[in-house]
Amino acid sequence: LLVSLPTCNFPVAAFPSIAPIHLKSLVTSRSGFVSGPVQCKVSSKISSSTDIVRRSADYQPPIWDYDYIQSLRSEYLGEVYTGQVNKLKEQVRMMLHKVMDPLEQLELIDTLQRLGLSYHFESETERILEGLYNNNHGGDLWKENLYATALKFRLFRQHGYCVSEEVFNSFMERGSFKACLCDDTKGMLALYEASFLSIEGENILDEARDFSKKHLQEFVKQNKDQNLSTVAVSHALELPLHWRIQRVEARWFIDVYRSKEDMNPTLLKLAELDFNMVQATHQEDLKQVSRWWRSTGIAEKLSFARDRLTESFFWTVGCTFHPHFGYCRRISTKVNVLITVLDDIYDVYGTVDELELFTDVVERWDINAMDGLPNYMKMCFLALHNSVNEMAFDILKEQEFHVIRYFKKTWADLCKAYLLEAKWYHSGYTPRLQEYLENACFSIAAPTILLHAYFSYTNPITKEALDCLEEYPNIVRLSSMILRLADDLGTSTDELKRGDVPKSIQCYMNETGANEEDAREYIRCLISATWKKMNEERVTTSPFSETFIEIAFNLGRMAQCIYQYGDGHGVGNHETKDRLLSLFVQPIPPYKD
Ligand code: LA6
Ligand code: MN
Ligand code: MN
Ligand code: MN
Ligand code: MN
Repeated sequence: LLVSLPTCNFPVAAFPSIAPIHLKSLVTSRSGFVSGPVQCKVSSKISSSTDIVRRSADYQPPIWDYDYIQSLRSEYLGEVYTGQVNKLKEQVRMMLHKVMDPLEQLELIDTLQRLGLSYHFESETERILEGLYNNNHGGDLWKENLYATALKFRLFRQHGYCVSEEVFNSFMERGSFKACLCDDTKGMLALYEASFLSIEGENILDEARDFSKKHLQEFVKQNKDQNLSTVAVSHALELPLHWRIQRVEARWFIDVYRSKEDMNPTLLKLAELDFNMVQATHQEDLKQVSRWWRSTGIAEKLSFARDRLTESFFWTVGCTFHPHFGYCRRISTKVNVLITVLDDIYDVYGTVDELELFTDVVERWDINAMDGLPNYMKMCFLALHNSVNEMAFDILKEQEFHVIRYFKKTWADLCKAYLLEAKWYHSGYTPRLQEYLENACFSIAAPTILLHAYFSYTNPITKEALDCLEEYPNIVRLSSMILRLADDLGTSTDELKRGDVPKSIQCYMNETGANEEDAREYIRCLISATWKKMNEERVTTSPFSETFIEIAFNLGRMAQCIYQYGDGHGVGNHETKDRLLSLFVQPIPPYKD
């Protein structure tokens, strides 16, 4: 058993362990199959589509159309700002060299991270942390300071330093945190954030999370006025820092930072300028990939499907925002937007007979096999085939590495997982949670997304990493698990209304008799447990670069961001709209001193 999840302290049945996933056996096995009412009547001749009754999901058109995206302009694209930014960067570098007090060093590193600036100062950050680490972790001087200890602990763990949960022992008595600590809100908040860096079996950190969460919730209840610290505490309680993506967090934190008493104008100016310049490069990526999307004509021809170019792009920015990863973002956007359409074909529009044919054509990856497909599927397959082959061609050209085999396999695995769900749905079958998840971690497409991400920025590609990727390593499975569970929390209510396979919440309710609220709580527990395993992957040796591991982490974070307020990918709710506006459209008005 490669991935087994614990019981999450939740008073319901233990979570079944996740067995190694063998798609082939899943798809061919008929066990558990009930032949029930098939909702879409299929005519025997697939090509005459007129007498097929098709469902519709009534998806809304995209929030922003092509012309709007093409009209985006930013003044921050030019050279004018490069000089300014370099000067500010130099000043911050000086600050990093000058600051000597260990706590001030850590606070500066933390502020830079939250402002979205840490990528400019990696070597300085590493130098400071290494110095502190080698110097007795900054000494014993913080035995009494919970805030400093927790901040140090979190930053060390984030950067891969080995630090034991026992640093918190001096704040505990008889196995619990000392009651007198609960008035120290700053310390509580730092302890809470630190607790999310835990791995399985760290009881002190579990205790830390329960303790700090309880007192922070109490704090918010008692301080109804929206001052800076209640806003910060509520924000953290909604989602901890470790689960948030940098870009969205930076946009939020820059506003918070501006009103802080101890705000440093140099940091603020750099953060604003850098944000706006990065936004300008993102606009160019988005415009470019939107021209490609328009040229495929898919949104027009397959009008039953979600047309989610900008949201698909948002996912990629969550995974890698760095300006120089434009190619990776454009490739990943293509992948995401195609996945979204494919998913609708399988979930809503296609008949089972058509889906069988389509799956077969994808598996063969053969344009000669397309003849039997209905036209809408021909469009979709050829667009997929062309786009994927073009990505493979880029890699062949640049690295003399032939990767179509890997691409083809991941798309075939995805379609097989979709097909199995379609069959479950049409036969009215409700799997057990374990059985559902074994397949659903493929049907959420994270393995496909991560494989393309790997190829789109890795140079040189290594045989070792490829072999590992083919076996769906833990890092990929865990990231998929978070994506799937978060998606189910955000989308399953609508999905069930429109008719879809029971999702994790419903499978769990069916299996245990739990009510929906308890089932949702259980799924949230599973997400927490999966994060602990993710944290372990960061320190396990693997053939993957830190960048790849970070992308896998970010995919999980992105899922929690997109589905934080419901279906932020499919529905286009106002939260997603606001986020897209603030990330891709509106620059931050510059600070004037
Ligand atoms: C979510 O839709 C969706 F579109 C995905 C394909 C998931 C991840 C997508 C990215 C990163 P839905 P389902 C673009 O909730 O049918 O319909 O698997 O997915 O639950
Ligand atoms: Mn580091
Ligand atoms: Mn779907
Ligand atoms: Mn689906
Ligand atoms: Mn869903």
